[in-house]
Amino acid sequence: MFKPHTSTTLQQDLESIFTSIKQASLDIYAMLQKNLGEYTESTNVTGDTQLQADVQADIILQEAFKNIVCIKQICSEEQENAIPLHKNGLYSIAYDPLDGSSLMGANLSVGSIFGIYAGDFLPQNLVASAYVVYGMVVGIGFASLLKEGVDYFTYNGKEFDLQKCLRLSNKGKLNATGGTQKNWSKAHKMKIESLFNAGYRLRYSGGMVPDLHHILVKGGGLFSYPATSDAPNGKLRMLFEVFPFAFIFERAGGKAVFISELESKTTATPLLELQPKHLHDTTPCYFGSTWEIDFVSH
Ligand code: P6P
Repeated sequence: MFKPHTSTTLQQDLESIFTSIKQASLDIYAMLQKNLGEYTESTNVTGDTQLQADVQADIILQEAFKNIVCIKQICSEEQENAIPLHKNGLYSIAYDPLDGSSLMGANLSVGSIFGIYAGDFLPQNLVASAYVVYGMVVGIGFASLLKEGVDYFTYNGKEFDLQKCLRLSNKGKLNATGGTQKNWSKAHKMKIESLFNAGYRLRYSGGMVPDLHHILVKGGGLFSYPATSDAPNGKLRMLFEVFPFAFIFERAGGKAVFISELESKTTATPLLELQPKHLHDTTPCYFGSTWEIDFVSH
């Protein structure tokens, strides 16, 4: 497995990548405030209709990364193939430039998601992840192998302030339930209902970034996007969405798993142990604090 030479190199490289993400997030936020959620005629490789904002956010991020010599290649959810940058680069960055953009028309928060892989796009190569929430302010969560917890920054009009290091408690109160409910398995439906009967609160906007950030900020809970009869491989993309947030939840002291229910036997596999076959593979996924993940894993 590829390993950067020293933690100093890794720290310096992550600082240059994180600096470019911070600046790009401000450019994307400025673009969003001008954009009214207009759709383009195009669709991305997964078949999603591309919003004008999706395309513009992707262009902003390609510009942000292209001159960083430690980056070997980038891969966007909006592009079919990876884009090579610097042949001696160490890192591959997979990103979703604007996740949840269909929510823009309702003026709900959207986000960007980044996975920074040392070597090829494989979960075991993740050395850092970041997410940006475009809400009342621009907020960025950043996690790396260099330290535990998720550093959460907000932009104050001049610079990004470190607000707090987010960590998950053992158990929470929020339940974010993805997927079309009529297409859930009986087993999944029973587990979700059991949490609600125990007093969990439904917190689900349909935007992965604000929904997962909410659980991190509140210190615990469960986000699930299960296999459903209409989407047996789930909806969320491994490289651009699932692996980066699995890394973040594990660094915050939580867990992130894939659950299979075969012949009424439930088995849970850490998401970061899955092996994608294609750049745009999706997977069912569960993210949360330890108690909730252990609960759904049986
Ligand atoms: P559903 C947004 O389109 C997205 O990719 C994620 O941000 C979000 O978690 C999920 O899809 C919502 O999907 O099927 O629950 O509307």
